[in-house]
Amino acid sequence: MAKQNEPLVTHIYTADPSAHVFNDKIYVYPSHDLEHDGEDNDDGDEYQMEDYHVLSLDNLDAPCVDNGEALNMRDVPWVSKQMWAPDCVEKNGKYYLYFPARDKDLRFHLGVAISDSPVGPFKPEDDYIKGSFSIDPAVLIDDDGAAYIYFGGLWGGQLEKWQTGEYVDDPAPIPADAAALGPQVAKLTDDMLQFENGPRQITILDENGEPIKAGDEDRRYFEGPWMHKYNGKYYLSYSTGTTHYLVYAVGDSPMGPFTYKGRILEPVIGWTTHHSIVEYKGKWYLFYHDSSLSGGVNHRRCVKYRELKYDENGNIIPMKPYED
Ligand code: FUB
Repeated sequence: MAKQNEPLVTHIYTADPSAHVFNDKIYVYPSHDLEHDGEDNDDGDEYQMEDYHVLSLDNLDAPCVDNGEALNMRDVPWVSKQMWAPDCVEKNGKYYLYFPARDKDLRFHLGVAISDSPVGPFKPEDDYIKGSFSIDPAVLIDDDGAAYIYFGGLWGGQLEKWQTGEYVDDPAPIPADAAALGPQVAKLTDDMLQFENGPRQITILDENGEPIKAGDEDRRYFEGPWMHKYNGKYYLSYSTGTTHYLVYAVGDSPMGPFTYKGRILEPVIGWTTHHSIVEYKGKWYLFYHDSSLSGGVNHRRCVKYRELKYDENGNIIPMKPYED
């Protein structure tokens, strides 16, 4: 049985969980961390993932099942390495797996692969999504059927390099008192395979309606966006990277702007923190990862979950990862 705050699986290392409910079952789309002794650096070279495995749970009292390899980078013509955090959505009975990876020029882009089953195998498109860049795709299908893809990550995720809309290898640092970079959003085409418009940058505002500053590392966007709706509002949640918080901002439109609201989870064991939020049978759950399974090795992580609660005003009640 899958216990809260314990690794969902221990036979492989998993991270960056995107959780969804399809046909009353929970499906988790994680990164598959590999075992190696490579050194950490600010480019994230230690995250050398090559494939995806989909995890599933018939319910939260059931064991977590590893459904085997769903997609391998050898089958994706444009990819050279590093298949990072994926997401998956269902539309008209087909499942669309979105994933970031480096192309042959070592630039990150987003790819998409399709299956008739939520656990794959997924057949990739030959090329990456035109106009896509950086990492960490997360897709929301809104109540009117429109699909939005959110993405972007600083440092190794290369978001800084695309500020002009073109790739710049060595961009000037962003001053601490300038507006922080936000995640990107694009509306997807009806067939889910391309950007219909965008991408455009999302603005995250502080309590005074001013953009969060680049130097405000406790609150500014770093990577790992997730979008969910609660009581008609759009909740954009993300990792603050260097300060290791999961935080959120709320808005009235899927394209933003969003106003910063607070923390969701305090830092976990390991450098990265990455999550998703999903409703299942009337309760809400946070899926997240830490490096506890490997005794703290940053690139050998494990996916966990815990219940998430809101107060009467729709604020998420902040959590500490090692307290119930
Ligand atoms: O797993 C590789 C990268 O680490 C992800 O893309 C980031 O969100 C961070 O979790």
